[in-house]
Amino acid sequence: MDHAQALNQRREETARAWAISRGAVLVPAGLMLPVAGTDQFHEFHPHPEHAYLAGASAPAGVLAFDPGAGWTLFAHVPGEDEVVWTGAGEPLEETAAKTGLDRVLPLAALGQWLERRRGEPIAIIGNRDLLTDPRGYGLASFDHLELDVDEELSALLSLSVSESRRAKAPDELEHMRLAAQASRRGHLAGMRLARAGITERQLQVEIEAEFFREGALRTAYSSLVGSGPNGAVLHFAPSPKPMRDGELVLVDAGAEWQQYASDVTRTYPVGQRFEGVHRDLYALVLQVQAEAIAGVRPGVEFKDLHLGAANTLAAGLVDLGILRGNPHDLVDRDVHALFFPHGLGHMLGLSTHDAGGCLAGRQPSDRFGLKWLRADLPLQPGYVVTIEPGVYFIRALLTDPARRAAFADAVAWERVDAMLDLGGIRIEDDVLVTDAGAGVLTAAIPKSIAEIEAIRREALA
Ligand SMILES: [Mn+2]
Repeated sequence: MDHAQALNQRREETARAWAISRGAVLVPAGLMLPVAGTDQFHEFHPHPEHAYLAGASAPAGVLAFDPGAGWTLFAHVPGEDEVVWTGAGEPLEETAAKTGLDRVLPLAALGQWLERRRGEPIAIIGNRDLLTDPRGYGLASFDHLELDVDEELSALLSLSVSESRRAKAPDELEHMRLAAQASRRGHLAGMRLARAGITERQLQVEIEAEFFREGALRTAYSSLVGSGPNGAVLHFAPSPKPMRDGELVLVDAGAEWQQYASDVTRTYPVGQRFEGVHRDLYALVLQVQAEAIAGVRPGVEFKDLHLGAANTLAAGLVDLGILRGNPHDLVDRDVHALFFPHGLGHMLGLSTHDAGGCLAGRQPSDRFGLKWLRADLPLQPGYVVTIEPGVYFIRALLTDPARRAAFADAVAWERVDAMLDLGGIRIEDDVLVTDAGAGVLTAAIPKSIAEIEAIRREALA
C-alpha cells in the first residue's frame, strides 16, 4: 500500500469512527506565526491532526469533511508577489496525488463551501486559529456564515483522532524508522566528537548537521546538551560551556522525518571511560531501562512500568549507599523522585509528546513521584513510547531544607552533598509495542558501557 492509499484508509476509518450524519468537520493546518516586531515568521509546524488526516503540511490548508460529500482539502495558492519572493509552491494536482485526495481546491473556494452549509452544525479540530483569524484563511469573517460551531462535538472528534493516532500504521512506522536512523547518525557523531574543550553548543551543531545530512528536514524538538552539572537540568539548552574531563555529557536529541519524531537520549563520559560512581549509576540506569523495555507488551499499564522502574532505581540507590530503607517504601514516599522526578516516558509520533497519552477519564496525579508521568494507559500493539529512566542530582530538590528534614532517614545526605555537581544520566529509546513485546526503533544507537567506551577510546586515541 502506498502512502496515498494509507491516507485514504486512515480517513475512511476516521469517518466511520466519527459517525456523524449531518454538518461538517474542519481540520485547519494553522497559519504562519509572525515574529513580533519584524517581517519574519516562526518556523511553521502543521497541526498534527491536519498532518495526520490530510497528509499535507503547508500553512493555511483546511481539510474539510462532510458525511455526504466526503473529504476536500482547501490549499493556499500563492499570489504573484508571493511567487516572486518564495516560489510557486506545490501544484494542487501534485498535492492531490501525494495525499490521495480526489478534491484539492484553492483556499478561495472555502467560503462558498461553508456558505452551502449555513445553519448546520460544524466541528472544528486541528488548529483553532480559523475562528480567531478567518482572514488568514481568506474568509471575510466567520460570524457572517452563521455556522453553529459545536464545541462538545469538536472535543469528541478530536479525542477520537487522538485515540486513533496511538497505534501507528506501517507508513507512519516507516517514517519513524527513518527518523531513528538519522538520529543514530547524529548521536554517533556526538559520541565521536565529545572531548574536553569542545562546547555543548559545538556538539549540538555537529549532531544536528548529521541529522540533516541523513535527510531529516529538522529536529523533532530543541536538542538538549548538558555537560557536568548542566546534565541535571531536565531540558538544558546547549550553552557555550566547554566540556571537561571527568564530566558526563547528556545529549537528548532527535531527528524529525515527515513530521514524525524520534526522541533519543545518550549519556557518555567526556573522557574515555565511565569512572567510579558515574559507572555505577550509568549501569543502574541502563538496568532500569532494560527491565522496563523487557516489561513492554500489550495490555501492560504504562504507570506500572514507571513504578517498576522507580523500584529498581530505588533498590539500586540503596545498594550504592545513596538511599536507605526498603525500596518499595521509598517509592511509596516518593523518595526516588528526588533523583528521578520525571515519568518513564511518553507516546511518540507526530508530536514528541504525542497525543493520546492518557486514557479518557484518567487525570494526572498530583503525587510528586507521578505528576510528570505523561502516559497513563494500557499499551497496545502499534503504540510507540519512549522508555527514558534517569538519575539526576538536582540542587533545587536536594538542597531544599523541608525535603532534607522529611527524608532525613531515607537519604544518605552526606554522600549526596558530595555529588551535587555530578549532573544527570538519562538513557532514552523509542519502543514499538508488538504482539510479542517490544521492538526498539533506536536499538542501533550504542548504549552499553562496552560499546560507548570502545567508541570513546577510538575517538580520543
Ligand atoms: Mn522523551
